[in-house]
Amino acid sequence: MSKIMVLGSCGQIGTELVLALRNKFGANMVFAADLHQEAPQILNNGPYIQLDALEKQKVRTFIIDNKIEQVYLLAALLSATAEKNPDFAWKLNMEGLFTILDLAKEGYIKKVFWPSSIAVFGPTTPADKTPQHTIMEPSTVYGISKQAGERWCEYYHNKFGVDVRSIRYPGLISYKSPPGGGTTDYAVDIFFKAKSVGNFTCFLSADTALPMMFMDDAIRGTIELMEAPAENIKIRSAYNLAGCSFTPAELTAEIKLFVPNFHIDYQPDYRQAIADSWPNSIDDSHAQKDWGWKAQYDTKALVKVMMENIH
Ligand code: NAD
Ligand code: AKB
Repeated sequence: MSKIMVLGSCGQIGTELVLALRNKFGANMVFAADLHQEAPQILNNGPYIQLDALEKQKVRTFIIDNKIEQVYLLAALLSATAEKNPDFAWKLNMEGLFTILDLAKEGYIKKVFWPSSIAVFGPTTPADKTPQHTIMEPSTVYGISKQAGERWCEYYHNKFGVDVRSIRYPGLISYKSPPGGGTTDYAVDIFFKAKSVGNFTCFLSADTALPMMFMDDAIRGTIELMEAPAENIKIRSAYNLAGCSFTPAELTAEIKLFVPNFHIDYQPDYRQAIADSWPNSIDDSHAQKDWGWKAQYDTKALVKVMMENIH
């Protein structure tokens, strides 16, 4: 049984991924690691270490000394935050990845998960049912870092046999942990505002369709991908994964079924241009064929579970 580390464990995905991995493999087998001095209370059921993904030597020493054989590398700047600090975004999103890929190349780590994003696509990509293999000319620093990361993952697999696996996550939606500076974050905030104040100002326009996914699907898909036999993993850059797809106006119509007086207005900002460069929806037939992926939450099911669990 391998020891696992989730680096970037205190964010939107990490919090839920650590809990799911601990549930499956045992709390003491899963090390949570993040910049934060202390773990949030929810992660107190297992080991936590304060670790900066950019401190290469410390990361190496910790992984080697503790015989950690699987790493989920989640530390990154997301799309909106990255546009405000492109130099640092490039540094964080790339350097952390090389540290982990090199440990895998040297044989210390046996399996790596590194998340990509729908941000790898750009304005010249076919926007509807975006295929796995297509034009990729990302126009954000975040998208450029994810596309470069995908190329490096595939390179390390082909040249050095590194077992690295990845998913191009769409916008992830959860009621348990807040999002960390992305363009799809409106689709989380909207639920909390609908419940608390009954109105919401959206930073994207009413008709901006984006691919989205409920967090439970994302966590299940991630663990299924990591548990799949290596020979089934035909794509070592990153798999397209679809959950559902909606515009702010469509999401509002679904929320109104629960909060009839809910009111939305629209004040698009710099994030509109980012959203406009991304797909409307995703074709995930390769993930379905290679390792049996299937989403469980469509828009209706996602809205229901969010509305029922936010108080
Ligand atoms: P997040 O911003 O919520 O969490 C990132 C975590 O990394 C934070 O807890 C932060 O403290 C930590 N971190 C930042 N710099 C660090 C450093 N130097 N060392 C250690 N920890 C550091 O992000 P998230 O939404 O959980 O995303 C995780 C990964 O998934 C990222 O690579 C992101 O690009 C990718 N992704 C997320 C989504 C989404 O919708 N959430 C979609 C596509 C891809
Ligand atoms: C973001 O909006 O930056 C993320 C993503 C889709 O990568 N949620």
